[in-house]
Parts: sequence; structure tokens; C-alpha cells
Amino acid sequence: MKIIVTGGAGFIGGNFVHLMVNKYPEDQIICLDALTYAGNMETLEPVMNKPNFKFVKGDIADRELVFHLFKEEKPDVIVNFAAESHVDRSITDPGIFLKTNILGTGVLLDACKEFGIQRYHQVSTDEVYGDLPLDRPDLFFTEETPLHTSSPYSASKASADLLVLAYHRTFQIPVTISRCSNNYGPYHFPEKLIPLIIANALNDKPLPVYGKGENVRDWLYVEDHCLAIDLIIRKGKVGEVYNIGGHNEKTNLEVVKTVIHELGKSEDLIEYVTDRPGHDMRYAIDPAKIHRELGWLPETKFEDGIKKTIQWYLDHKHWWESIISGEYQNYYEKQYGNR
Ligand code: NAD
Ligand code: TDX
Repeated sequence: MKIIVTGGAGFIGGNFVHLMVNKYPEDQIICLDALTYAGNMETLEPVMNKPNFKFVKGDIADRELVFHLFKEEKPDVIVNFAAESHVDRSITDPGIFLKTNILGTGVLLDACKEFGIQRYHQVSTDEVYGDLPLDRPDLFFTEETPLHTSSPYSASKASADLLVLAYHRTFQIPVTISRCSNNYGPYHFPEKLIPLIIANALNDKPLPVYGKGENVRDWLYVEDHCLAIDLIIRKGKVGEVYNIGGHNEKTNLEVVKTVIHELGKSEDLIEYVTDRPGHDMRYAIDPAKIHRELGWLPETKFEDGIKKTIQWYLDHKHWWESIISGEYQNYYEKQYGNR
């Protein structure tokens, strides 16, 4: 099988590429990535010399490039991770989210229509369902929950999902969609909560908590997400959406305190800052369908996953220190300077 993985130089895509290259030496894995600020060739370093791996630099919204790649490579499967993925950036600069997340998805689907494909898989998010109230712990997102987005990021992801389903119905493109909750683990870009808190705590810098830190996220270890996608592209039913999550709900404050305690730092580092506009209160996935139909269950508990993640950041300082010493400084100042 020949699989194009878009966005494979990013956090989840990178973990997925590592998994696929090592688990299926008989398959060919091609990573297509534009190497935006979030893409990092160092993430792909462990697979660069593998005979079943190839890297192509390019933008999924570049029709000519994508069509050329499909014509040359004749892929069997596309797994689309490529996206602008940070909610805060979508609030300050939404335009690129529309281009990559919606138009880019459209170009990939057009290429599938033109050249044929065995499976197009769209990596989506639980954020397309909006949020749940804190005082209703009995409620969870199912695949039937209506789309109801809050940020330009989530709106762009929901738009892409609708496009994917439309291409399935109108042009019979064999698609699947997965909607996963918050991931954490190795290679997570340090603008997102967990790696940002780890990096700041290690540098004894303030730990910015939005609002009161009461918002709840449903954390999943990245490897469990990758294993779920692998199952869906091999055994999932065409035209279906699968929610992925592990019932690991935590408030942001709980997460921040866990990291502080694991690193032996002081809670005095916590700094409550102005809330994110439109901040979603709670995400919580009901993963019953993927468990029932494909037998998927998460393997890593939060308590173990967070320890492994912290250890990874301690062992790979070079990876994240080179990120936070560059352009990231300007981003950080803009996001947190006057907050
Ligand atoms: P990320 O920001 O770490 O990585 C995105 C990757 O896509 C980068 O390598 C970047 O260079 C690449 N990219 C961006 N624009 C591109 C373009 N136009 N063409 C080609 N490549 C481009 O993102 P992530 O956290 O790994 O998320 C991956 C996917 O999973 C996204 O679609 C995201 O919506 C989804 N998702 C993420 C989470 C999460 O918790 N991080 C949860 C659920 C779903
Ligand atoms: O400095 C911070 N302080 C803070 O309190 C940051 C960066 C975040 N937060 C809060 C906001 C959220 O409630 O922590 C929570 C997690 O924030 P992010 O890491 O930015 O993730 P989130 O907004 O939940 O979105 C993530 O999960 C769904 C991914 O970035 C998305 O790509 C994915 O679709």
C-alpha cells in the first residue's frame, strides 16, 4: 500500500509517520508537508533514512503540486493531518485557517476524484461539536451531535468535514473521518497547553492559565490516536465518522498542577491571565462506536502518559529549545506580553 500522510512533520502526523513506517515495512509512506512554523524536519529525523519513507515539501492547497504528486505516486490512501491547528492563532489571524483547512482539503479531494483513491481519511477534531456545559457531566459528544463551532479554527475544521462528506455522497470518494479529543505526547509544539507548561516550568517562567483554569479537556495520548486512525483506514466503514477519546477529562488547572508536581516546581508559578475569547468550556468524547465496531480502546492512562511525556521533553531539550529560541519569541510576546 502507498500512503500519503499530509502534515507528517507536525505533532500527530509525525507520530503517525513513525508508527506506520516501523509497523508496515512493506508499505510506502510519503509525507507531504509545507513546513510551516509548526512543521519540523527534526521530528522526521528517526525515519528519514528508512527505505519505505519519502518526504515531499509542499502545500496541500497548491493544486498543481498536489495533482503532480498524485499522478507520479498513484497513492492508495491519503491521511490528511495537514492543518493550521492552534485556536489562539485562528483568533488573531483566521485567513490561513480557511486556506489550508478548507481549500487545502478541497484540493486533496479533487485530486482523489481525478486520479482515484482507495481511501481518503480526514483527521478532524472534537471541537467541531462546540462545547458542553460544566454542570452536565452526563453529556458527551457522539457522532450524531450537531456541528456547532466556536472558533475560526473549529469552523474551518467543520467546513472541511462537510466537504469530505459531500465528496463522498456526490462523487463516491471512499472517505472516513475521525474526530479526536485533545492529544498530548512527544513532538507536541510548545504553543499548546501541556508542552508550553512543561517548557515554562523547566525555565521557571510563569505558567499562563486562561480565565480560572476550569475548562475541561479530554486528553488522549498521541499514540492511541495514531493506532485508532490506523484501524480506521484498514477496517473502518466508508462514509463513516468515528469519535476518538479515552474518558480522560481534566480541568486545565489539574493538568497544570500535575506537571508542576511531576517537575518538583512551585504552584506559585501559576499566573491567571485574560481568558481566550469564545473559550469552549468542556470537551468530552463518547468513543463507544469505534470500540464497538473496530475494537479500539486507549492503551495509555493519563497518569502514565503525562509522566512519559514529561520525560520525553526532559530527554529532548534540543527539539523544543531550538523552537522556543526562534520566531516563537515574537509569537509568545504577542500572545502573552500584555495579557
Ligand atoms: P500541528 O500544528 O502540530 O502540525 C500541522 C502540520 O501540518 C505541520 O507539520 C505543518 O507544517 C503542516 N501544514 C500546515 N499547513 C500546511 C499546508 N497548507 N500544506 C501542507 N502541510 C501543512 O498539528 P497537530 O496538532 O499535529 O494536528 C494535526 C491534525 O490533527 C490537524 O488536522 C488537527 O486539526 C487535528 N487534531 C489535533 C488535535 C490536537 O490535540 N493537537 C486533536 C484533534 C485533532
Ligand atoms: O497558555 C495557555 N493557557 C491555557 O490556559 C494555553 C496555550 C492554553 N490554555 C487552555 C486553553 C484550553 O482550554 O488550555 C486548554 C488547551 O489549550 P490548547 O492546548 O490550545 O488546546 P485546545 O484549544 O483545547 O485545542 C486542541 O485540541 C483540539 C488542539 O490545539 C486542536 O488542534 C485540537 O483540534
